[in-house]
Amino acid sequence: MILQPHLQIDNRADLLRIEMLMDATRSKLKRGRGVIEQYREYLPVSESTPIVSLGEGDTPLIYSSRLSKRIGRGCDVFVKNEGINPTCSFKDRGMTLAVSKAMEGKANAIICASTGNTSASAAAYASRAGISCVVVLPAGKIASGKLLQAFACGAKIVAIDGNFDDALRIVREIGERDDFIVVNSINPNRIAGQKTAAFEIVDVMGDAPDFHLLPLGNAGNITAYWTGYRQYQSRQRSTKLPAMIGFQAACAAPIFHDRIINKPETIASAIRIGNPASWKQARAAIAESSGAVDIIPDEEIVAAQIWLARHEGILVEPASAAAIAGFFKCCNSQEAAYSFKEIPEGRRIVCTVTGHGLKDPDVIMQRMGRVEPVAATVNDVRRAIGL
Ligand code: AN7
Repeated sequence: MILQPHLQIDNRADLLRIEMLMDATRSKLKRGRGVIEQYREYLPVSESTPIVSLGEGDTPLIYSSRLSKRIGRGCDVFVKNEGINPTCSFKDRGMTLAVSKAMEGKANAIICASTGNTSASAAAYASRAGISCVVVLPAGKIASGKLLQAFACGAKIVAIDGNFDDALRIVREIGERDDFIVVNSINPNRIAGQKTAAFEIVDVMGDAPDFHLLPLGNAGNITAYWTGYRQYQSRQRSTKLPAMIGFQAACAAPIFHDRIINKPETIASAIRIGNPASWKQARAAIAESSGAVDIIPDEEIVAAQIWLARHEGILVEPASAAAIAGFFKCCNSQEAAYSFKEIPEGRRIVCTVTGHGLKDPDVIMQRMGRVEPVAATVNDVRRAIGL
């Protein structure tokens, strides 16, 4: 900041004003430098922690007039778009911390099981840190964009004949015995980094929302948000806590049914999980916040994905669309685990969409008809438009 030469600092008010200006400048400088720089005081880092960041976080909180209209009663609905992160999913928030702490501990390799996004994020942060990365994935069940990210960033990819739950079991065991740091959400640094999404929401809205809707897979994210909201409230950064409402795919819904699902199935491959690692924590978050868990059939997930792209221009992956489909269910269905029919006036609702739609192009590509070329003349293009 440049101080004006004529500026006289002769009283406390001036000094305070200058301090505020400098604070604002500092906080602007921190923007784009990642969640650890932004929220350092809330995270387990010290001056000597090497920060491995790709500028994650600070993602858009988008007001949706159309979703707000759906619910009515003067309520406001916001979409927290986590697809706008360096590797295009929310996983980057936790990965920056997990990899920074791994570097602090002088690790030279990380490992994870993944339905796709964790592996893409781990691979990117490992290559940024200059360490190696192994990802263990269910064969044939990873969206093509995510696999491409892990491959491009140089991860060692191991596909198994099994599902995510098998992959996590194997990774846990390797992590215990060998020289790898596990960067799944069983690593507490992942959850600590991810809670910064709740901080951002409160910082932008001025207080916590009344309801927070999100997809549930391994249930790390709901655990992280709940931790973040509670921490901010206890530090007087917010006055209330939202009800946490999580959505699982109908045939991959262990938390909803309260039992392990041995063969989970869903088009939303990111949340094809039958035995979530943070099951207990998710249950606690839902109970403590007076929230709910609900299920969404695949057709509704895909319909919500297309609705959000066509009506708001936000293209998300299927797992993320579960939060939007869940919102519709809360608004419309008699069978919803949480109904918004009697919602008090003026409530604020946030839906987190967790990953970018380009990661998983195949689902939409299958629905796309062939685009037949026409001759390169104005008349042919006019005809094609229907003019
Ligand atoms: C887009 O990448 O579990 O409930 O291995 O990729 O915190 O697990 C991904 C999960 C939601 C569920 N949306 O979050 C993995 C993985 C997207 C995801 C979830 C995932 P959690």
